[in-house]
Amino acid sequence: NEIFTNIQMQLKEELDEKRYEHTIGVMYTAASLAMRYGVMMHQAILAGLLHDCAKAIPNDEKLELCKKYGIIVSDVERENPSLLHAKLGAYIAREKYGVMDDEVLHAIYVHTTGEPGMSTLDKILFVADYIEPNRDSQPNLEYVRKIAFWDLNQAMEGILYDTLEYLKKSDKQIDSMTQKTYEYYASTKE
Ligand code: DGI
Ligand code: FE
Ligand code: FE
Ligand code: FE
Repeated sequence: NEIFTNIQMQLKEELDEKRYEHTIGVMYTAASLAMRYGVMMHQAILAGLLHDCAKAIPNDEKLELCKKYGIIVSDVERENPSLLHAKLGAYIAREKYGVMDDEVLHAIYVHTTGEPGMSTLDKILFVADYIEPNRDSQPNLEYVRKIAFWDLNQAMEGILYDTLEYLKKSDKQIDSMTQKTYEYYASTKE
């Protein structure tokens, strides 16, 4: 599809090589999960491709752009502006890359902290971001990779557990949304 090819070419300009490789890895992994869970392939591919499109923007510029675009910034986000690449990414995906699919934009919007009650597409992107082939060294990665194709909610719980452990260990501020999302997926047994 030539739309996807054009986006890939633009992203190659914008992202450093490692981030670009990660992006392609997330795209294919999201596509595989879409096959498993009956989500539209083109939504998973678009979300995977564009999820980190705001990642290369310097943090001070991220804050300026949020102000300019009317994105409300919480205290935790102000002190940890890299969190904002998700919300800003959704905005840029729409304004710069012309994505009009609100389900895709929402998946990008929540891909870093998650949120309670995510859609299947949201969860596919969140999980693909963590398990794509270029990732390594996260604890429980092999477990999450295996369980992702069996039970998406259990994969969410595993990822969020590891993320919270990592944040506590490295003395990083926890966004209340990350905590709420963990609690939601640790208790949901659908
Ligand atoms: O952009 P990626 O690195 O591909 O992945 P991502 O958007 O899921 O971001 C992962 C990073 O975000 C990881 O280093 C942990 C961090 N993060 C997730 N939740 C929180 C958080 N950082 C802080 N300070 N607080 C959070 O609640
Ligand atoms: Fe990201
Ligand atoms: Fe993520
Ligand atoms: Fe990512």
